[in-house]
Amino acid sequence: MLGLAATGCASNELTRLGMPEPITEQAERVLSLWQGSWVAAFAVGILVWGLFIWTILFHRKRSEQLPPQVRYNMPIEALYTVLPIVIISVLFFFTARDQAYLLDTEEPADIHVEVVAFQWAWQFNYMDDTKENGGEVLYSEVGTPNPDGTADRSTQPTLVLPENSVVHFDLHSPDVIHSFWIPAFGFKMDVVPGRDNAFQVNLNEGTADTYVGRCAELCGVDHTRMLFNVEVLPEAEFEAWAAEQEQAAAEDQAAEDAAAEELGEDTDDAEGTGADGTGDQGTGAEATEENDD
Ligand SMILES: [Cu+2]
Repeated sequence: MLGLAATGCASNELTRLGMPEPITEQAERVLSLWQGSWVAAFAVGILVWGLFIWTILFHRKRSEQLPPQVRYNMPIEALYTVLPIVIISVLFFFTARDQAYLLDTEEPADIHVEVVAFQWAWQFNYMDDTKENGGEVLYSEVGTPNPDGTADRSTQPTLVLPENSVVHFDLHSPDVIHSFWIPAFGFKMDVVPGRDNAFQVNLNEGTADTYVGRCAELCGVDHTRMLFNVEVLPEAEFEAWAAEQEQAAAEDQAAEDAAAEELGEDTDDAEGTGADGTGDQGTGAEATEENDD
């Protein structure tokens, strides 16, 4: 009762049993698997507690005589074996069914994001329509690790997504194993070097809001810095944001090309300027240096 009163929780917070509010169709599935597992656990628990209480209340020691024993009683022994197998089979069925659903990437996606997890931040590359890896990067959102390791949301990278859409994630890591976790997705997947892990989500309508994202695999000394923001925007707002990003990326590219052309004319300059790695590469280099330290 105290728990109920203290949380003062709205609507379904209690029935979610600690899971965050789901924002994707997949997260809803995870939530119902979670709830179903608890129903099964409670059913077993209530039966076992009930037997305990019944035994304690009604079968107290009354005399020195041994009560009737049920060891080697075949029907009861068979029940002890069959019942757990039935329970496990039912749990296994739903788990296998939902796992297949969660890992399904067949549906054509609206947005393709390549997630690069590195020690100790994130890079989100928005890819063109090609589903396979190797599609062209349209624009990127690059994070820099917080210098003092504190959780300062303003310096963390932001993954921007449109609501009411199918989003495909390709997960890559250049260094060690990380884990891409957005709690509101009810799901996380390891980011493994040399492996193409992928999953996709169907973001629900009316989910425009900000959420948190984390690395869920202890990946090194500054693992705690690997936080990111997730911003789900209404579709129109996302389109505007995406167009802006693409424009900015095109301008950057044009400026880079112009600089390269200038350098091409004067080889002496080329060496001088090439040394200070700027932009994305700069960040990557920093991360590697820290790693070496
Ligand atoms: Cu990590």
